[in-house]
Amino acid sequence: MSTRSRRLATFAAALLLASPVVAAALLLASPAGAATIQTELFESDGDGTRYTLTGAGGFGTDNFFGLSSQGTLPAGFSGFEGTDFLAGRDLNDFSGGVPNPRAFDLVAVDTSGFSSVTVSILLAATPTTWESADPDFLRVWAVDADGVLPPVLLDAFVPVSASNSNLVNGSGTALGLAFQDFTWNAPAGMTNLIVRIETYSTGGAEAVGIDDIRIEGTPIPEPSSALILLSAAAWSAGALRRTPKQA
Ligand SMILES: [Ca+2]
Ligand SMILES: [Ca+2]
Ligand SMILES: [Ca+2]
Repeated sequence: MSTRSRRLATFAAALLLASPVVAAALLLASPAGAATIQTELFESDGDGTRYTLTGAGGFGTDNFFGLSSQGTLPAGFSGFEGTDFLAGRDLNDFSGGVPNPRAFDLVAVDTSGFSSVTVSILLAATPTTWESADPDFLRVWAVDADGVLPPVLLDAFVPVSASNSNLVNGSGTALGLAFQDFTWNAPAGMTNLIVRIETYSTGGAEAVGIDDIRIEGTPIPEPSSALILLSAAAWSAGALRRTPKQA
């Protein structure tokens, strides 16, 4: 084989080695689609494991805070995920000094490996039965599990009149019996994230439904992996330049 042929063969071999490495590095560096970080479907009791309920339980079957299968709800809720969801009805009638408002805390989620993190939740409520004076509400919070950043109110669903109102959020969307999907951006820098929902109600016609909580984000390539691959690509490129001189 001539010197020129050997150089060409070495060049081709180096290209074969380098191409997958460079391709892999480019793949890691390019933006990926949104990935699911955490979900809660409420298809089984997760109180104390997957989430924490404050003020769970009930008085009779129609004053309760827990899975919908554990109490009685006004008829007509539709569009929830699976067969069960978190529900609250007439929350001020529990005995024993149970604190109000009732609260749901999803387990803290590490979102440090993701950018553009969002929180999505299916929500529903009985319509036209709420009073601003009580005050009835459902609030969605982002809470820093590390306790460094202050809690951020993502949205508040409140009655817009003193009586006979829907629960309406900051964008003017009213809750109804059909579950609707809401999405909020997680606060920047809150990488140990607790999704908290607080709700309060005073009458048997006032009930809320919560289901299918999703925390999603865009995966950030791990610096170590990306650096290793880029270093390998740089080494390969250097080998390409050096090889002809050695022949
Ligand atoms: Ca469900
Ligand atoms: Ca009320
Ligand atoms: Ca009541």
